[in-house]
Amino acid sequence: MEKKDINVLEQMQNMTIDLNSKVMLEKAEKDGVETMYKRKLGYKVQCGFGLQGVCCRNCGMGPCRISAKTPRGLCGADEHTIVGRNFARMVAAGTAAHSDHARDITHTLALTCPGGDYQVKEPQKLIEFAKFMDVDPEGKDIYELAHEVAEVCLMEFGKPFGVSKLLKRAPKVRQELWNKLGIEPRAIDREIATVMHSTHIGCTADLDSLIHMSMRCSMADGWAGSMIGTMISDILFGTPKPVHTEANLNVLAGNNVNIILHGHEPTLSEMIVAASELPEMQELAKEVGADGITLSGICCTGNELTMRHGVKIAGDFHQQELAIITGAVEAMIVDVQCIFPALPELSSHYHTKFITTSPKARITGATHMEFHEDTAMEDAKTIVREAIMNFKNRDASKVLVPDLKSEGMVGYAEEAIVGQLNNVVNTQIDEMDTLKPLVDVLASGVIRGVVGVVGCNNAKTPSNYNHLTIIKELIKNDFLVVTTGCGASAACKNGLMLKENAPKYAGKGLATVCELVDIPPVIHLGSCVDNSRILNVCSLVANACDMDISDLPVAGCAPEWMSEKAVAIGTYVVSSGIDTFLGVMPPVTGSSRAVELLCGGLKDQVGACFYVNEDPVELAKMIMDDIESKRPAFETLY
Ligand code: CUV
Ligand code: SF4
Repeated sequence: MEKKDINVLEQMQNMTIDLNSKVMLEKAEKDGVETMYKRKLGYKVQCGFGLQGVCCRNCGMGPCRISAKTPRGLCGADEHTIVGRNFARMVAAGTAAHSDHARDITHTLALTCPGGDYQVKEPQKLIEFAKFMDVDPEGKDIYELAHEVAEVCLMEFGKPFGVSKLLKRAPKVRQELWNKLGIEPRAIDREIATVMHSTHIGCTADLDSLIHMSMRCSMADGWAGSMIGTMISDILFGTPKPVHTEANLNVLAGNNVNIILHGHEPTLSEMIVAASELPEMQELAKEVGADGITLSGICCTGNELTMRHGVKIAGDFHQQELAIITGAVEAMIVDVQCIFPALPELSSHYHTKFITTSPKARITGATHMEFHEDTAMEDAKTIVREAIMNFKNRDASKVLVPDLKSEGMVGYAEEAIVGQLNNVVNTQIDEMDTLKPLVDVLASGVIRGVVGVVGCNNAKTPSNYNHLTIIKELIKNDFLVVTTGCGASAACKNGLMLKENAPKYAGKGLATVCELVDIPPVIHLGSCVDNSRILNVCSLVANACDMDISDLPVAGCAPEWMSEKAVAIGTYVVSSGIDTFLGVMPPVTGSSRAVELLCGGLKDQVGACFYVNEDPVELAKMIMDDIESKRPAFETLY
């Protein structure tokens, strides 16, 4: 290699701390294929207007960009208006993504029938949820009930009157506060539409109002869309229980047909799991010369599958291209969200079939095999067969699977977290006495607090670096970490979800608790929609202690966030009273007032706000100081 190439490779390798990824980047260079890491090198400087959020394209007179020379857009919008509108639109897009996912899951519940492709796996949970949603289960067949609940949930998307039914899970004081502030979300679609309308040229120009409607919209994600998505996924596919898994690209090793599932909705991936387990598919795999079939996941589909089936985690958001570059992947099957449009072209350099399945996410160059819930199993079988038949095209000379993987325990739903602390898995969780052990370890200070470290990878920081630095700092200091999304993948890839590793990484208090109750120091809580599980657990604990969520020694953290969904999540977490710490600055710095409000002013309204620091060690310290400052009051109250 020439000197120049070595520099390029080194520069790319410095953009990730994952050792497997570094190996794959070297292979990418050898194979002459491009990845995000290479493209990032082409972006020496990113657009300063965009970074600060002061570019407006909301009408055809624009784009307008705020600078010293042009302090207003053509319509007169100033930097506060433009930043506020852009922020609100990010929240609306994120809310739309999560909620539309939930809508599909809910439609699937409406399709359930005895002996059908989709069935009710958790009848008890359905009955409890039905009651909660004011549907009387009395004398109803379970499928009749399922269909009725599906319809009531679908109404949450477009009902003409009233606010989200799920808000009543929150502590009373919190509900009253939301009511007083006017941020109780009405129908989910309506909140999204309201933001899109109000950010159209010539509507809302007031920053406070824009942030206010962003909060209400985000609440339609956390306390409606995502919460419905999680609840119905459990009802359809089972409440996750602790299960063993493996993570990182080495899960692709061996002579198996490798099928990677990437995207988000368990309706597709669950069916692929079921199809690939069929004897006919296993036999077909043998016929083509493979030893079997290995399913693995990337992004949140990976999280959904690993926590319900122990399906292996191939990698996180930043490894989607690297997985294909191993040359060992027969098919990558995707549905929606976080899928690089780069993948079809990249796949064409290998034998990998890149298969899109959703009309919501078609990508030029992909093999499109549309998946329909009403012909789910047939569709899944066709797709799996396609993958198996591609095994013969694998070119051994192009295969390089890197050496590393880690093991871990995943799949801690609310029931498992609370139940395990009570030493009974899967107990009913709505009684105070089952919550007592959790509250006790918090109140006594053996565990200082609980931090949700969640979200994506972002090319603005070396992949996984912020996640791991922050998680390690926190557990070393006796803060329990719960995690979802690509943060969960990062933790699992690095052995932090192994119970045996608690003494190595956790402080004394946390390590003792881990040993006593048999949990890892970092708890896998699921996918991004499963952040609603965090809201749930916080509500349960707050209710048990007769407190507000903002009184609890808890915090949220998104160290490497990148998606609009993450902006919606952060905003609903703050609106729920949980301080949220970001490792990447959102595009709001062009408005001093937006920064003041988001990173301070909101505290007076909802009892929480955002904090940003791009140094992960400092961010971890900020989180711990914040929680410690809440402890004295928490201890007295309790
Ligand atoms: Ni939905 S949103 S990169 S997969 S966590 Fe992973 Fe999570 Fe962010 Fe996307
Ligand atoms: Fe410019 Fe106003 Fe149009 Fe935005 S809405 S592009 S600021 S004229």
